[in-house]
Amino acid sequence: MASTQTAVLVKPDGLQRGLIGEIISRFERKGLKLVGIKMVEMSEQMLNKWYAEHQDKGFFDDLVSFMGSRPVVAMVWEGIEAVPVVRKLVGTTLGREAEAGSIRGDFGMSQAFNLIHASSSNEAAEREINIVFDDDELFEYSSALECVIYAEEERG
Ligand code: FUP
Repeated sequence: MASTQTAVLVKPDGLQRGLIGEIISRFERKGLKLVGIKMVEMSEQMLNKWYAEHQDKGFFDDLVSFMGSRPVVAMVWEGIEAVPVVRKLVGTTLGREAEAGSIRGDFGMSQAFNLIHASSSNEAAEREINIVFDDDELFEYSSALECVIYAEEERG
């Protein structure tokens, strides 16, 4: 099975709450591979592209101003079915309803301040990765743990 990539942003509230290490640690423990990471202040232009699907919604302006208010930590994680795996670790949008054990379920109470973004599809992941990362900021390397994280037939 082929590995795929997904984009993650630790949002301004996640940075303020000191959750960067905790979040990275959860993805590492799961067996995902970090292939890109940077701290970035999202410009209005980047956010308009990032949240294009929400541009007609009532919360759009607040969302863009919140996301641009402070730096975020952007990451690209890789693994088999990385998009749904990361979405499950992140939990549903509203923190107070998110499943216990998920990042939003364990650390969040809010909808707008929900700590973290994760791509919702492979197409969204590709688009989002391109908004934040240049090609030379993404890394290809073999992980020493791959042979114990996946069975041989899964690695292909
Ligand atoms: P998610 O895929 O769980 O990150 O959530 P959505 O794509 O549905 O929404 C994107 C972001 O908009 C959420 F992370 C939080 C924000 N939002 C609001 O502030 N109010 C709403 O009613 C819905 C979403």
